Amino acid sequence: AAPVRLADYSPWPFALPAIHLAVDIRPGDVLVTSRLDLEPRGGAEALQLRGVDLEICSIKLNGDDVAGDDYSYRDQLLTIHSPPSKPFVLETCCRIDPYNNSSLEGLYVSGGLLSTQCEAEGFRRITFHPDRPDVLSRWTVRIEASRASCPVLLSNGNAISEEELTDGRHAVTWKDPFPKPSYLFALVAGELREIRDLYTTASGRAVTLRLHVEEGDEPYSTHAMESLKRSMAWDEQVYQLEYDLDEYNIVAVRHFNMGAMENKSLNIFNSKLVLADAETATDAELERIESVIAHEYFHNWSGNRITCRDWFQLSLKEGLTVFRDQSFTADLHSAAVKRIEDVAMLRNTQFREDAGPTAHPVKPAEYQAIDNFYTTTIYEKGAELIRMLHTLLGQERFMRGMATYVSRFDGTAATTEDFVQSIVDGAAQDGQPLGFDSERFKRWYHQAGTPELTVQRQWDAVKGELTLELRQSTPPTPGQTEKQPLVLPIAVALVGEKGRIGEEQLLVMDGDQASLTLQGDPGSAAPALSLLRRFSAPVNVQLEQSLQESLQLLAHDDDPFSRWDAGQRLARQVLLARASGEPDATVEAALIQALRQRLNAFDGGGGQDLAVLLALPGTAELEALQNPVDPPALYAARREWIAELGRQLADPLNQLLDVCRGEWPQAWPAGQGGRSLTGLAWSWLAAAGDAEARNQALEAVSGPSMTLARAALRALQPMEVDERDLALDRFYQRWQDKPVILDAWFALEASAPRTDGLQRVQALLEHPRFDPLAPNSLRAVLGGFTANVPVFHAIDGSGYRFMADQIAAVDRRNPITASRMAKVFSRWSSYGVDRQSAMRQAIDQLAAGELSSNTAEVVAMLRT
Ligand code: HT7
Ligand code: ZN
Repeated sequence: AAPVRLADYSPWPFALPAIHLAVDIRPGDVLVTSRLDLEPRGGAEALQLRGVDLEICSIKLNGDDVAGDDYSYRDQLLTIHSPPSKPFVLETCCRIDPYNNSSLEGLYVSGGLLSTQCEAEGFRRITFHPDRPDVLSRWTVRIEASRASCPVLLSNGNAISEEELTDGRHAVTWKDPFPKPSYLFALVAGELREIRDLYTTASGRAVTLRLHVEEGDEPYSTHAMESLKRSMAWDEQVYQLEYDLDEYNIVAVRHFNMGAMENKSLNIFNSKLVLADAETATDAELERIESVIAHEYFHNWSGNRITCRDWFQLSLKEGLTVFRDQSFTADLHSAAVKRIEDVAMLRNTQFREDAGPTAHPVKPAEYQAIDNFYTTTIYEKGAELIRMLHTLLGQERFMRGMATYVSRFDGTAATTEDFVQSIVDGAAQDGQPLGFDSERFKRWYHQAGTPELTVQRQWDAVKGELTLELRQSTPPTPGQTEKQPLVLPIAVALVGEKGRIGEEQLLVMDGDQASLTLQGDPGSAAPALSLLRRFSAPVNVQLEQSLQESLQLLAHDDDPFSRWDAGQRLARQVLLARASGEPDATVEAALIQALRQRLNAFDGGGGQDLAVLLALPGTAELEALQNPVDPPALYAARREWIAELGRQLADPLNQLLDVCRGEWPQAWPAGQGGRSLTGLAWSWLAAAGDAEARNQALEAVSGPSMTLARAALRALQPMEVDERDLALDRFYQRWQDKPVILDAWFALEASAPRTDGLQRVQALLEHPRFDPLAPNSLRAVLGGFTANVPVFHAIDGSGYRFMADQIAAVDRRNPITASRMAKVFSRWSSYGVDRQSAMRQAIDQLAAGELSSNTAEVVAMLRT
């Protein structure tokens, strides 16, 4: 099919101010009657509506049947050839079959529950509609079903009437007063238990909060509910944005393609992002649940009240909302830890995407299947662009910009240009110069690839001045060979042996080159350069830094990000040298010494800072620095280094365990530092052969903390020891009836590096508790398998072939999940010759089969 192009955008030639839907749920199918109030805008044009897998029962125009000659339905398009030139009503009635819909788009069944997923283009699977985000309407929805099978009937807005019908049936009608596009429509029908709470907004309005879960899951909903209330309060305090309806519903479903969906007043969540307490979820999962609840709630303003003009603007809502949820977590917990975790994730996922065949701008110019563009570039790089605006303008001016954006575009569908313009116009209301070229800034949205920032420097000891020469360039990406310079806010400072020297400076670079002089101490040795503090721009830095300089930053920099980054730089050096077969004894000894000092200095409390500092760099980050990439060598280097750390730091690690034990029982968010450090100590000590650490870990699997249980499993899982199998078995026995928790077991089993790894993964796919229709289970087993480095990357290509077969099988049921999985092959050209050709064969094998358009698009990108 021809791609959709940003350049081809034109408004829809009709307005659709009101929609009335009647959804009749029956045992074998669902009848959807839709009444569209349509108003032609401009010249007479045929009316075209989207529709996928709809069986037409009737089509009426202003109450009269439309004759067969007056319409056509082909290629997923219903065309009414000559619609009236005055406002008219089109009523369609269609039959759909949600009971056999495994795609998890449109209306489908999950564990007996009928539920919808309409973003991005799922509504066309429910009824005929333009199904584009710039068509906003007021919706009324009547749902009718059997009370026995569907006692709960939910849709967007407020419930305005309830009817008791004959034959045990009932109906509920919902009305949403705010105009919204079809992708925000939602409907849920089934048997659910409700947990109710109340929130009073800043202006004193009462909002009923309702969480809907399966029977038995009620005790696991408190964390989600509390997270929602914290999110509502934060958006009021920080952005002055209040919730606008009388009720807010969240439904947990087991079968869901992504994390959650922000449908207006009826969020639908993957159950793993709702159901949690300290016994059943890890600290990291609790924080993630809090942030996803917040993310979907924040969409009410950044996404719902102001939506996207078209799907090219996806980052308008996603980048902004990620920025908002990141700020929320930073405010509620540790800003430093949050920034470090976000940067680690950006470097390991987004930088990797930006350097491969699926690289695309934050605002792509074209797409085949929009579902393929729910990427880390749109989300996380998009959030970095907003963060740069915030850095360039400062909090006060940025917030004035946000207020301008909301007042200009509330109730409309906007573009990323509208957003940037609002931010700069709002900021400039103080009459001060902006400080950067906003037109140049907009280039960030259109240019793919991670810029390289090369820095050279000269130290003038007499004047005490450090002069920096900076250059930027962005490597070519598919379809984009020429790159332009971007606006880069670069935060820098000097660091001496006693800490920072002078003030931090913000250099705003917007050309190919720039220079900057920083004042240090005359007559002293060259100070260390703390560059890109807080990771002020999403770039790769090329700067030669000595071991001494990295150690100085690690010890004395007052920016936690730069301190962490210095430690990561040294760890990368160690791991890459080991992977190449030539360990660097000097860097290793220095790093171990620095870590020893940190461990010795730790006396409890705030351990999360230390835990992130000790964490090793991610695989993707290391792979980006190796040519050709040798995953098993990197994996082995990491395991050996962990064992070495465990051997050399055994005493301080054992002391650390003693200090941390007191924090184990503390309720999240308290105690998480202690629990993180415990897991790290078990992992390092166990790798070094410490039987006591293995025993402690094994015991924790049966203990009251899921964080410790999972940390224990992670520590034991890479090793061929009895405790590993015992631990995995105990975990399974304990949690076999809880699918959300059992997925962690599936993932650990699938990624355990065993000699018969491939057969074991095959067995997991046939395990009675494995649900092949649940993306969570698929991601656990197949995602776990691809993380099983020695088995997935077997030199004979067996792991790649197996994965290609699995992706093809998933694609027949669920194209969205399959096309996301296909990206596992995106680094094929970076491996050595044998793996390269084996992976390429697997991609070709996939391409040779019959694929959905989603997966075909990804596979085509991989092959270019
Ligand atoms: N806006 C939501 C995106 C989403 C989605 C997209 C495609 C297919 C299924 C999906 N489920 C949810 C989630 C969010 O970013 O908030
Ligand atoms: Zn979102």
